[in-house]
Amino acid sequence: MQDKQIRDLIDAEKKRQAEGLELIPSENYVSGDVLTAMGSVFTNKYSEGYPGKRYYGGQENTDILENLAIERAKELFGADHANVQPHSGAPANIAVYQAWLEPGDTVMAMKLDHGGHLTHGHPITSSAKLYNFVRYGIKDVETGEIDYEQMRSVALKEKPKIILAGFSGYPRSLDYQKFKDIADECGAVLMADMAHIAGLIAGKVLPNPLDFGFHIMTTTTHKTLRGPRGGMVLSQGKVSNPLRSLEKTVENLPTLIDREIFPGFQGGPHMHTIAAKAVSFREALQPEFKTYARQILDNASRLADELQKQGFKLVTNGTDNHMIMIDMPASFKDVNGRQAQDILDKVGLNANCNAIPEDKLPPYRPSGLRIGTPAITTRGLKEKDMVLVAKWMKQAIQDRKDDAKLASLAAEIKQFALKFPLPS
Ligand code: DSN
Repeated sequence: MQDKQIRDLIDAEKKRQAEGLELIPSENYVSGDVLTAMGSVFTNKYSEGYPGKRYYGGQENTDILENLAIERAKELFGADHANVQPHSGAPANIAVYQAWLEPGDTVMAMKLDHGGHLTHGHPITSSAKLYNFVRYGIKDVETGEIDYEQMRSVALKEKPKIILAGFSGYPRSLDYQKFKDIADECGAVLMADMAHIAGLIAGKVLPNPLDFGFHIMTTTTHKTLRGPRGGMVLSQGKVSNPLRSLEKTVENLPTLIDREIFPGFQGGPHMHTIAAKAVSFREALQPEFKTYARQILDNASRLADELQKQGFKLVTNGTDNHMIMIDMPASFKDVNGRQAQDILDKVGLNANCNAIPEDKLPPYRPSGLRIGTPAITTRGLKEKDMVLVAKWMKQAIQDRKDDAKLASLAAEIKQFALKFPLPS
């Protein structure tokens, strides 16, 4: 590579990733094949439209490519329809809202500090300015159980047009059947944002919302699914090709979504990313991916146990998925989530701060520290290694004011991490 400044930065980032342990639950390490596809000549091509219906010429390879990605995605998740063009999770969610809603319509989603995502109607987002978001949340913070009675009564009163199941900060499972029953009762379309757990659904270690009658599933492709940074929308039903107006009916959802992603919301799809998505979907269809997904859960469950043994207070007291939320002030009274993130960075353990239910601290320095096991599981760490990770986390927080001790811990973690090379 001729550009030395950028080459040096790529090398430095590779070194940082290799010498540390990635605990951020939304990150992962892709395979060499995914990286190769991302860096391919497909980045040169404009392909507005869909396979067989493009605006520019020269699509003999891109059409095959996008169809392959679509077919693999459908097989992976048992969906009738897949749109693999969303540039990321936020455009995927926004496109669904725009496909189904009119300004002023109501959406029901998880409370943001209970685990809901920014794109589920945070007041600062454009979606929240267009649509009316109402909330469900956790009934008991010690178990994480959702208050389905409250959800039902708000849904019957507010009549949301979409009920959204999904989260970026919730370590427990949702009861999809209860979502389905409530949506049927109030006539809402059911949407799942499975960005965090798509790989666990693909690996068949967590249930698939589409099996419960959900109409739409959005996801990113780069978290547990271990593909390139990107998004996708899956839905049930077939694409129709009406000449004029397209009615907003459940049967028309795949067509409405396709039209909203392009030309409604995005321009040209990123074909190099679609190539990498296709590669990662094929990888996720292999039997080894099920073993990987199982190991993510086993590691998370063991890490949660070990952290509790080390005195960490976990939100909901454990995990059902790949994610663990630590209540930092309840674990170490003068350390918030942001401070914990900064301390762990110094020793090569990367985590992120996050709000916890009814957080008394502001979003930039919240109480929670969010960690997870998808990336370290890709590196090859197993349950026994979780004992060390929990011990190191405790040690780093305890020795936070002693730079010499932190440096020695960082060296120990680096030596350990280098035994587990990056896959690419
Ligand atoms: N930023 C992602 C996460 O970390 O959960 C969600 O968009």
